[in-house]
Amino acid sequence: MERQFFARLLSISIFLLGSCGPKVLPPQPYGALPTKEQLEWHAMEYFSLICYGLNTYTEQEWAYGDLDPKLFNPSNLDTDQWAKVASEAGMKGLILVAKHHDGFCLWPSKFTDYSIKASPWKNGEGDVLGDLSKSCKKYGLKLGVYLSPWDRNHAEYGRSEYVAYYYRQLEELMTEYGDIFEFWIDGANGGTGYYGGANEKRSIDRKRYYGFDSIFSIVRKHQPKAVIFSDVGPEVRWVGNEAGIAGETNWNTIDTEGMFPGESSPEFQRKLAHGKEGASQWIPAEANTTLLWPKAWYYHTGYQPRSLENLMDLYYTSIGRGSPLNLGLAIGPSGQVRDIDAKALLRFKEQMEQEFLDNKATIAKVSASDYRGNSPEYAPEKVIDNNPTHTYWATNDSVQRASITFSWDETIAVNRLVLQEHLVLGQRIHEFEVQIEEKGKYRQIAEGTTVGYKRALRFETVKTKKVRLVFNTKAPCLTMSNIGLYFAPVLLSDPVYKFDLDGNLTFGTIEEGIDIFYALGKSPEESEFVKYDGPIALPLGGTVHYYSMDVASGNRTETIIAELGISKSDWSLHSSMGQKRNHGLKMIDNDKKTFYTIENIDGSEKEVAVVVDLGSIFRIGGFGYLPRQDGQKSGIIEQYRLYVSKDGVQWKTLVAQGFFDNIGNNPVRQIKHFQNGPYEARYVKFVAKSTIENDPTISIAELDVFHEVR
Ligand code: FUL
Repeated sequence: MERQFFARLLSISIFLLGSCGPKVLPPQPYGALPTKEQLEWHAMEYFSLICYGLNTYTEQEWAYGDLDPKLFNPSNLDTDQWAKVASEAGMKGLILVAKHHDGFCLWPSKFTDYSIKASPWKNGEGDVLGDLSKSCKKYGLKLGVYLSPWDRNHAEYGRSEYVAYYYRQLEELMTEYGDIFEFWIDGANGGTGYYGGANEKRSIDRKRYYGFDSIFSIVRKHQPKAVIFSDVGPEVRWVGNEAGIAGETNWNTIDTEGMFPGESSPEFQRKLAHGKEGASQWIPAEANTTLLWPKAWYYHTGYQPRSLENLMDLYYTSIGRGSPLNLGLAIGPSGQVRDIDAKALLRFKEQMEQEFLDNKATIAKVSASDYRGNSPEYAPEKVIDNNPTHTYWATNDSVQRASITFSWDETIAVNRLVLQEHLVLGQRIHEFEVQIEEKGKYRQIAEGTTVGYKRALRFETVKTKKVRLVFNTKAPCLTMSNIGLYFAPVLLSDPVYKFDLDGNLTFGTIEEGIDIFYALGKSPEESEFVKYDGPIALPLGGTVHYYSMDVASGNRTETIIAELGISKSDWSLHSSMGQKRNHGLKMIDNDKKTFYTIENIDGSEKEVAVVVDLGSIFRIGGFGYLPRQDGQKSGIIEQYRLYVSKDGVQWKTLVAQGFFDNIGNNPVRQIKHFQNGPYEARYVKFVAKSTIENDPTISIAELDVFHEVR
């Protein structure tokens, strides 16, 4: 009795001491810090880059700047539909590409005629940006704009007159369309263009020409709340790739000294993907990529949206690594988001909700190895108080390694973890471990590096009564605003195929209870899909549509479309400027990872060509070029020509020529169907007119030839 009495007395006095004692001070801010606007931008998490313009009608990624504005005549342009789709999909903002590299303006700029004023749409009286600004308000979205510095139409591009023009346009955009949340500066500058009829290559000093400081001050003057995006900030940096993949380690801090927009090297891109611990500037990375698959910013006939599995992978490499996702939406030729894209976005949203539906952490008992001054204000419970940004758990100064433990009376199943740091005071954590208790001991089941605004991690389902998370920081102490532990249902995987050199198509291991269905041909009917039960012989290649289905529930994945080339079993290299033949086989081995590089050793040849002998005559309708996939850019072909021949001697037939637009930043397989043709041929000559780095090397990961048309 007496002992109980004293114990109670002790706890009451500790409580009183705690509440009357000096207030426990919050942690000191650590390193570079975000502004209020950057924090609001972090919290948006998901928005879209709207890609629409003349490119849409010619199905190009980079129009040359010479297209007729009359091509812009949508039957049903409806910005309300764009905004409705985006808001239903859970996006928080839309950034309109108001002017792309071709110079065509989607608003009636006073400073050029190369705009929708010259189009038949609304008799030249329309304003896409104006409409979108209203639609965004209507649907509760924020509005952003992209104004390409590179302008392939403008006659003065490369000279000071153009820069003055750019500033005037920027001023229009910043003053006439209400609040702008993000201004987007694209780093691309491909050089060649129409330039008022000059049709030439213009090089600029990427560091100085545009006068970035003047651009920033125009934005700041009129839109003080906007964040400015460019490869290197000042407020938001590029993530270094167009695949939406943030670094596994992703610091919001970076030193951009000596870096400038438009620089392009694997090292530059690597720095952007990871940032730098303890660096002096807070310039977080935005992960941008396209909904279309293969990745493309603008509309192309037959391109599908990413599948659900693909979109969820994207979630975990972007938002799940602390970088907001800016997902490019290609408006269709009618002037609307295609139904098929809208549906994909909705499914994505539903799946995100499914994965993070039921936070098991909120029903756990929580304890921590340390918390600041033992004050309730910094107690571990703050990570589950449903206030993911303001309240937080913090350790005492000099506690740089701390754990937090969640325990339940009943066994629970989990396979997802969500963490959020209290960024107001800086980003601190560089490493964490996820452990579960098993027979009185902790076993590590997952680990990670940085956290930042959000880290979402997937791991194999575990059943346990105790989860412990251990964090490490080099800062004086750590902070954590939010922790979630979830059980996400299994997502049906897309089938994965292999196509061998003999032309046999096989799908990867079929799981118990999952069937794969496929159909051949350009646009098969549902009834033409058959169940896959073994290798399919396709010596001429062709178009294959396929999906997986869970037999018990009837749930199925989206249909994926693959274009397969003619079987390469009889192919050989006819000649390739005298280079090593065996090495050359790497471009016809159906292996994406290997590639052929050809040095133009003596420099005497301006063009480098490879010639492939297909073994016999085929009716050829197109070809495919896969650039190297190892992240390096050397030898990636930009301007190409393709010739065919029946005998390998007479090369009269030029069947395709042009540019692989944006291939440096988006190195996906380039498929070109011949405008005329098909052509009967046994030999194919692929000529590189230029490479993106203008180096004397060309590289080819894979060359495909398609039978007839699609
Ligand atoms: C790239 C551009 O070249 C693409 O065309 C697209 O606009 C993308 C968002 O940025 O660098």
